[in-house]
Formats: sequence, C-alpha cells, structure tokens
Amino acid sequence: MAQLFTRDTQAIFWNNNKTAIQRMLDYDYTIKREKPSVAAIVAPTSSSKFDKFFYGGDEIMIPLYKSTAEAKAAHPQADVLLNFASFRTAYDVTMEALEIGGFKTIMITAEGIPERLARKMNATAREKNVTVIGPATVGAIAPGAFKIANIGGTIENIIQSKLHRAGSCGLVTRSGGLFNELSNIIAINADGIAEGVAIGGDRFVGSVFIDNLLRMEANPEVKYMLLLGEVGGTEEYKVIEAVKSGKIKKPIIAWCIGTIAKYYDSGVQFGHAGASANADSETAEAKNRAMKEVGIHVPASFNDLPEIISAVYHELHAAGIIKDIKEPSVNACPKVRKPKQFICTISDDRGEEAHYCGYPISSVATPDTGFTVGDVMSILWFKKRYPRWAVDFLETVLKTVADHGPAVSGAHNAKVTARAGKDVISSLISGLLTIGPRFGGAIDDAAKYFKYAKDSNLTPAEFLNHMKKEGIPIPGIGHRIKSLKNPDLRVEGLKRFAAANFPSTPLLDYALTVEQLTTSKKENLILNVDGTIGILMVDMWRALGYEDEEIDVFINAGALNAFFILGRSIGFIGHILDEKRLAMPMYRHPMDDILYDVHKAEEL
Ligand code: Q5B
Repeated sequence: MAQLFTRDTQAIFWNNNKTAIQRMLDYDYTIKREKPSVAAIVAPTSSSKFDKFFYGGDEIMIPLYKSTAEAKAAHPQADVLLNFASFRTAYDVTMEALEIGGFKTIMITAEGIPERLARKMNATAREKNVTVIGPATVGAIAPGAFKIANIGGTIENIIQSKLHRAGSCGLVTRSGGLFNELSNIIAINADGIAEGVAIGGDRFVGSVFIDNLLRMEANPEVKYMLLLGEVGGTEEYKVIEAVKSGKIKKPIIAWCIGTIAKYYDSGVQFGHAGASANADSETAEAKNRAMKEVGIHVPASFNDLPEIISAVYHELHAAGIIKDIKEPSVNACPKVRKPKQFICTISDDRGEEAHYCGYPISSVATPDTGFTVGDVMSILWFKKRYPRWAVDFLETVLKTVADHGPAVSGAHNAKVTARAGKDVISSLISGLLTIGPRFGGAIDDAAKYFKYAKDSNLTPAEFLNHMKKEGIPIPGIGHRIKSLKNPDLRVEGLKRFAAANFPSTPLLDYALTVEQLTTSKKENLILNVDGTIGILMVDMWRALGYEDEEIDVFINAGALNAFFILGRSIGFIGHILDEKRLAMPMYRHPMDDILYDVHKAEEL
C-alpha cells in the first residue's frame, strides 16, 4: 500500500467527537471531496440514529451506531478506524476492530495506554497487515485527499501550510504540534507535503518511522522525505539501515530534537512518554550524527532545517523530479452557519417541482406512469418503492379497512360530532381519537406480540400464558360481532390475497395455530382484521428483506396502525358527509338507554 489515503477514503469515527469530526468535514468541503471522509460514528451510549454536521454552509447527517461491528457492516467501504476512545477503552476498541477486519488503517489518539497492552495491540495489527497510527497521536494527512481529525489545525492554518493539496515531501514526526510547525516550514521553503504522519509520542507506537518512510519511498507522489525524530528509542537506526542497504533511495532530511539533553546532569524525560534516552545511542546527538554519516541531510541545528529543506527541494526541482504545482481552487467554509431545526428525508419542494422521495409529483400523479396510491405510500412512508405484490397488498389493506358501518366506535363519534354542527376536520378527528388498543389500533401490538411469540418459539399455549401474565388481551384476537360462526370475510380476503401473492406467510401460519386455541375457548376469539393486517405486514417486510430491527422501528413508530387510520378516514369522512347531506339534527342519546345509578356524594 504505497498511499495511506485517497480522495475516496472513508473512516468510521469511534466516539462522537464533534469538533474533530467537523474539522474533517470542513477539510473535505474545502478540498471539494465528493463524499464526506467520515462515513459513520460509533457512539455506544447515544440513543440517536445520526448526528448533523456542517458540510460547507449546508448540513449533512452522519449515522451513529452502537458498535464498531454494526458501523462496519453498514459501511464496509470505510477502511479507516479513527479510535478516539479514552486510554481505558482504546485497547479494546482496537482489538475488536482488528477482529472484525476490513480496516487498513487504525489511528489511536489516547495517550497512556499501558505499554504491555500497546505492544500486544501493535503486534496483532502487524500480523494482520493493518497500519496503526499512534497511540498518542493527532494522526495523519494526505493533503488534498483525506485528513484525520485535528491534524494541521484550523482550516486557515491548513491553507497557509498548503495542506489542502499535495506537495512533494513525505513528512514523519512523532509530535503532532511539531508536525504542524514543520508543515508550515515546508510550505514556506518548498511546495508542501504529499503525505504526513505523526506517529505518536508513546514509547510503543504502531507504525514506526521506518514503516512510514518505506511506504513513502514506494509512493511516487513523494519525492523526498523529512523525518523529525526525538531523543529516546532506536527507531531512527532502522532508517539508517534502510538507507545503507539501498531500500530507501529518495533523499531524506532528518533531525532528532532533544539535543539540549546533554546540558543536564541526569537523563531528561521530555514531553512524550518515549522521549528519554536510556543509552548513549538513544541521545538526539548520537542519532543525528549516525544519520548524517549515511548521507541523510542533517542540519547543524533545528534552526537550519528550513535552509536544508529549501536546498533539497530546489535541487530536485532543478533536476525536473519535482514539477510546478498548479494551485487548485478551494471552497471557503462560511464563517456563520446556522443549524437547521427540522430534517426532511422524504420529499423536497425546492426547485421547479416538488419530489416524493426523488420522484417528481407529475411523474407519480399521472396514470400513465404506473404509480398507484400504494406506490406513493411505499415511497413516502417507507422510502422504498415496493414490488407490485407488496404495493397491491398495501392498497388491499386500505380498501379492507375503509369502513365497517356506522356502529363502530369511530364512525359513531364522527357522526355525533357532525350532528353537533362541527366541521369535517373536527368530526374526523373525534372519530380518529377512538382508534386505540381495542378498536382498530391493535395492529402494531399484534405484529409486536405475535412476532415475539413466534421468534421465541412459544407454543400457542405458552403465548396465551405469556399474555395472561402481561395482563392484556392478545392484540389482534377477538371481535365484538365476528366469530367462528360469523366469520369476518375481510380476514378471509386478506388471507386469500396473501396465499396468492406472498412468497410465504410464516407468521400468519403461526397466528392461525394460536387462533385455533383461542377459538376453542371462546368462538369470538378469532384472528381479527387488525391482527391479520399486522401479522401479514411483518410477513411482507420479511419477504422484502427488511431486518428485524427495521421492522421493530416501524412497529414502535406506529406505522401499522397508520394503515387503519388512513383507510378508516375514508369511511369516517363518508359518514360525516352523510350526516351533512341528510341535515341530521343534533344527537341526544335516549335516556332509557342509560342506566342511572347516582347516589348522593359522600361528604368528606
Ligand atoms: N378475551 C375486540 O372483546 C375486543 C381477548 C380475550 C384473550 C383476547 C377484545 C380485545 C384485542 C384488541 C383487538 C381490534 C375488545 C378488534 C377492530 C376493528 C373493527 C371493529 C368492529 C372495525 C372484543 C370477553 C372474554 C374475556 C376476555 C376474553 C377477549 N379478547 N382473551 N385475548 N384478545 N381484543 N382489537 O367481545 O374469561 O370471559 O373474562 O380487546 O384486537 O377493532 O367492526 O367492531 O373494522 O371497525 O367485548 O373490526 O377481543 O370481549 O373484552 O368482554 O372479553 O374474552 O378475557 O374472558 P369483547 P370482552 P372472560 S377489530
């Protein structure tokens, strides 16, 4: 893998670190990336399904997942894991990601992971050929393509340091702060960097100098390399060996910081955990000397670094190895951005014509395009265009529940309200308000409980006992007037439709065995119209390939009762118009139909 990242690289961000994610997206927008560099966020304790971020002046939604496994399954193309877990959790997160597989690069930001665990983590990653950046790092960048989190700092700093487009230098540092400093120095004295990695300040980091320099050696975009090492450790000697053996041929500029250490009597521990010399060879002075001896460009002091960078760059430029760069245009992120209060994912009324889920209304409204009311429901309610048999089923349900006469709770309420002189909306609402667990609104719960019972392999008797313990009548079972002797022909119709059109009906088959038991106790405890609809909806969704979690979201949202609400609204409106047409007077319930049992109120 010569290039760590490309413009297509996408990451899964572990921990919803909004500032760092926003910085990545601001970078994406600035460099005009086609898709955001963060595909998903793992936020184990969040109950949200997504978070909003700015993409330029607009906002985008990035999905949230409870686990890395879920995020990776949903976004297999995301091959970078940005592990922003705390030092207590970072090891487990990395090991789990290595186990899941499919990640080419894992960046670990936490500082202070126990060294024993860091070594194990790094060894496992090496075995699996995964590049680990860190721990204790700000990350890496492929300018103009992909940037990890906060590396490079603010957008202003990034542009100033020419990190918005690829240059010619391959930069490897330990420190993140000095990475930014050097990017700026390289931008001033040369043409910027082609790829940069801050490998991290802990003693045991995943990819070390040599890993990154060998990759850069193979990357044709990198024309020369700059290594900023520091006192402590022996990693620089591996680079020296690679230069000696000819594995690295491109020019390297290098400097080890920490030369001040010689002025202290005892060993000095600098900022990073690894920045302390345990032997003479680990001092910055010794390493600088050794690097110089093999022909690496080593300045006399850090202050002379810009001069050497300029010299190497100009030499390569004069030789035609480095070409002039045409500066690309960039997007400017707006300074003031306003988060949106509402989100809509189903229709769009901007532009010339409003769309239903991507379909212009004119294309769904005219008969010749083949869209029916069921198609419109499937796209507006479920954001998918269903196959014909499923669309026909949705419409069959609507037609089936449109009305069941004037005596049912909702129609009765609607009629009484209309006769009280109220308008269509008020009368309709008063009818709709009766839809609930007993009347018409048992569809969601029927789907929920029957699905649970079947998936838990409960026998009908066990299911009945379970519901008894729950203390509720089985939703979808029982009817006031329909029974074995007076079967509900609507239910028969739905069953016939399913038998003729559904690929299979496992939940309905199970429900019928439950019905056998309930009707053996009482003949009106049939599988009613609500139950049949709820159960067949689950069979339909499963046949359409929906996952159980998606079906549960529909059930919990009340999507199944919505079919009764929509369908029965047709009937309620019919009853209301009927009342208006007949100019019926205000209704008063006959007193002889009321049992009056009124006693004087008790005095307290
Ligand atoms: N028992 C529907 O009850 C009804 C039981 C049960 C176990 C049960 C009742 C019920 C669940 C909710 C449901 C949708 C209230 C119905 C619809 C649309 C409609 C309406 C229309 C249209 C009827 C008597 C005995 C008791 C109970 C036992 C009753 N249901 N046991 N599971 N599900 N069902 N609703 O006849 O031993 O005597 O004490 O709540 O699915 O709304 O046309 O009218 O299109 O408009 O009043 O079709 O079944 O009986 O409640 O007096 O109970 O049966 O424990 O036992 P009933 P209850 P016990 S479709």
